[in-house]
Amino acid sequence: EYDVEVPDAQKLVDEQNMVDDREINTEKNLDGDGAGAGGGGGKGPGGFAGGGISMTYRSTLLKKWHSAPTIREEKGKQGELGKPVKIPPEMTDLMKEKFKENQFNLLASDLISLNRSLTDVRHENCKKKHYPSKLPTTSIVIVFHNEAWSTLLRTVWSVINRSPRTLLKEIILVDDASERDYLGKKLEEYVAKLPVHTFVLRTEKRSGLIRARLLGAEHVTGEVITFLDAHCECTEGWLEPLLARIVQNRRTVVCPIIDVISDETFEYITASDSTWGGFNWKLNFRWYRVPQREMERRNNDRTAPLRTPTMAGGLFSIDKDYFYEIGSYDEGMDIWGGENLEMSFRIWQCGGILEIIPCSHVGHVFRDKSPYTFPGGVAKIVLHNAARVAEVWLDEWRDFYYAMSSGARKAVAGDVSDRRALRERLQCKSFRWYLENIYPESLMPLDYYYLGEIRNAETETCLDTMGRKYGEKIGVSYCHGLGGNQVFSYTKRHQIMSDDLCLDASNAMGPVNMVRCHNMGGNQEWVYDAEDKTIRHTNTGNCLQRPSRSDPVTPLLRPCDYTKGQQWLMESKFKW
Ligand code: LR7
Ligand code: MN
Repeated sequence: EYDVEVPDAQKLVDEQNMVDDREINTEKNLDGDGAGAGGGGGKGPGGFAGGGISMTYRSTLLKKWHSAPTIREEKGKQGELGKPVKIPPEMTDLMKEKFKENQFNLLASDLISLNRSLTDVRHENCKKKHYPSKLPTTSIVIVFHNEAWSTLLRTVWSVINRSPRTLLKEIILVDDASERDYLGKKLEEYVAKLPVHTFVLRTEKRSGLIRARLLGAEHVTGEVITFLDAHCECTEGWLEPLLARIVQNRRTVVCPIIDVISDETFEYITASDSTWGGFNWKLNFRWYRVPQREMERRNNDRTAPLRTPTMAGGLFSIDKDYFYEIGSYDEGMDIWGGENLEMSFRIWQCGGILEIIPCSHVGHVFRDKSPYTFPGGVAKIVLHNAARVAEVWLDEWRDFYYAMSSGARKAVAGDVSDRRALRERLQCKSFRWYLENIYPESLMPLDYYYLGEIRNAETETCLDTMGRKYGEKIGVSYCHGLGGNQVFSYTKRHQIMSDDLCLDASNAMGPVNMVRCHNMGGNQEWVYDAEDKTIRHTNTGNCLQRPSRSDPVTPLLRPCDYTKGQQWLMESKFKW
């Protein structure tokens, strides 16, 4: 059974990131009171309600800002200035009950004004920037399925309140076959009275966010399309820097920094500005720390646009004509997932640029689980979408994706000939080009000698991550030939890696642990000798050896003696 779940390890990555970010952010934080660098940040990985798929989430740095509020504070209301809502103890039961409806604290959201004030979270230097007086107009497209009233309308009001009216062409709400009464006529009547032209489109049947966005885009009359999720809050000055960047180069697709609105308290928490988008072997979108080289390319200016390998997917602006030129979306994708990576690869490989604009901040309610149904099953849908990404854009690196599970291998991508034709027509570059030029830090290694299982010649057991976490020992187990925990890549950088984990030893006699790959050699450098079949640890000079009989699941690191127990075979194929 394929399980698309992300290991808890991600949480550690993010905690790791947070520690680093905290250091960096102290300098930025001086304009606040320096307090609040605590706590867990983004939502940890959880499962979808019915399926064990994890939601994407981001690491954050908690900060308290004391800059001026944007829009007037409503005294006596909860959550003003982005503060957390406090639910009285006697309402806990009701709160828990309502949480299930949307997988966030609906009671808290309902207690907050639709116009709530937020603090101006921008970097000081952002506030001083001047943007061209002539910027393109934009239409905001917000798709939703069974969204809560208060989050949806707070999104809309935050757009209205914090965007220059001259730049806002219209707000297009696309109802993707919601089943809630208040999203029917009541919503239409409400938005008709808004001070900005706003209307509701409806998909006839549940079509998923990708096709719903395509429907919304068809009705855009502005020059730029800006997509938002239905549970966002735009902050002061969010729009101008996005549009200004598109003016400079219409092939630039721009995302704001996505801040966190807590799903529990609706507190507005600014996210790190040193995080960008990546992905793992399972083709899950993930946030990672921006590497030094990109910081340097930006002359260490933290307000400068950040070139990101991928985007989260929900919040971005794109020139309307360019949106169609570059192939809009893959209509063959259903409900949720994959479209963000598909678009990211497509933009980069086909001559565009994808950026995070750090002077633009928009909050988003990050949830642990998806509240809605995935008709046909979560895994089926998500794997279908991901397979389409792999088939069209990844070239040989799609093996990394397929190696991760038989579920992925069995998934039906459907007809992708149109999308391949698009790639051909646009004369897009290869995935190798993308890895080389845009994302050399990728977990999918640019150059590698091997991808597959690693089998001990004596015991006939295979290296196995055992689904363990960061920092834990590598194991061996019966070779099942199904990939997943038994798939490793021996890379040209001399790593032995499984997704984001690398074999790592800091002592000559072991243990051999799985540690987050750092791409810097050191304790993670191994050399496989195809002749004598040893895996030698460069730093210690010792060899990987089969487990002892007393602990038959833990391989050892021992002086090389060239016995059979130190021979490892890198030759198997998965049972595709
Ligand atoms: O069938 C559906 N029809 C819809 O209209 C399913 C969803 N939707 C709507 C939904 O109501 C919401 O407004 O689509 C929007 C996105 O769905 P979410 O909020 O459940 O998704 P998410 O925030 O967990 O997912 C992120 O990844 C998705 C992959 O398909 C989309 O790209 C989302 O837009 C994206 N969200 C963001 O980028 C915000 C930051 C999250 C991160 C990381
Ligand atoms: Mn969302």
